Amino acid sequence: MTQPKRIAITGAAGQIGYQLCFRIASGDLLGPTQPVILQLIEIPPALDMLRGVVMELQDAAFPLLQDVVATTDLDEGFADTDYAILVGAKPRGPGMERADLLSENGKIFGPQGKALNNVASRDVKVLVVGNPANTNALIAQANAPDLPPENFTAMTRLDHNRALAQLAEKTGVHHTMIRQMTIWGNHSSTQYPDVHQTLVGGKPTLDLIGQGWYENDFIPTVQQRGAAIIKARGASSAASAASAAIDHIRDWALGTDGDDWVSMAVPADGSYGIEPGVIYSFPCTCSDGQWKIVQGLEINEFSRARMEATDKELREERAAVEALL
Ligand code: NAX
Repeated sequence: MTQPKRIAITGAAGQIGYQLCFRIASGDLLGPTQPVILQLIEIPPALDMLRGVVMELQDAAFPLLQDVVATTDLDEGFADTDYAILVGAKPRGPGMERADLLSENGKIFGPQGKALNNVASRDVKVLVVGNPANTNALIAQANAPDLPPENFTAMTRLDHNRALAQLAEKTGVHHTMIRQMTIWGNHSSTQYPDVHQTLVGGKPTLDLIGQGWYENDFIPTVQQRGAAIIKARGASSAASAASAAIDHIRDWALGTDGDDWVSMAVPADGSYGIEPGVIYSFPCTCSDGQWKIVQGLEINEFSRARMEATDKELREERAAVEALL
């Protein structure tokens, strides 16, 4: 039998975690022939709820699910794990400043990085979903000096998918016919959804949507889609966020499609003038379990200003958590 892959999820009893568990156990992450073991991590107040999730996983009788671990202990939860999806994070409380939020989350992602460093598979692929995702990923990476730094990533795939959805709706072309979309920078309202290389049904996007709609409707709608969902649903995006996390890891593990690319927040390496030191979303292709930043794209002045603004925000976030790095 194929060796099972171990997938750790933090915040597994939360709304995104709950979705992830069932999608992964049913084979959506690594395909219909790959057995999986779920290693679910929560904090003590949510442990009863997590037990309920485990009971439901048992009752779903998924053929691929070999075992489920439910724990509050990081060393147990991350033991030998091949993938770690870090979802649990501290939400912003009333009156909490961004700097307080960053340092509170630092206290979560520092120890998680250390535990991954000590007990996870040496090839563990880490995806941080919990916000502020890019900087939380940076903190986890800094605390895991023995693991490859490139194995720490953060999620901008939901923003990428949201951008595809907006373009599909505007142009009347199905989203599977849209290629080469890019989200640059931070998973925050400074992110820059760039369509300059994007093809809709093989045609340049700006010719179809026009500069006015791009600037005044599309960019703000993608940037603020999370808030619009909270307003409509009374709760933040959950199923779409879990789905994007699955897209991110599946493509990283199994490869991206042909000449298309995806958006992944990965350690900056100087590409496109974004200096090392932050986890920044780039257009990436993946093969053989490795991501690569797409090189050589032309960047105009409009794009450059927006790429720099989101980089500036990431460097301010970094400065606020410097002590934890
Ligand atoms: P929930 O509040 O439903 O669930 C979070 C869960 O994490 C809770 O069960 C909590 O007990 C657990 N938790 C908290 N601290 C923990 C720790 N130290 N170790 C383990 N578990 C811990 O939130 P949910 O809607 O699932 O969202 C989770 C995170 O995803 C939030 O930070 C949210 O902002 C972020 N998001 C990120 C997105 C992205 O695109 N990167 C989009 C969706 C989402 O908003």
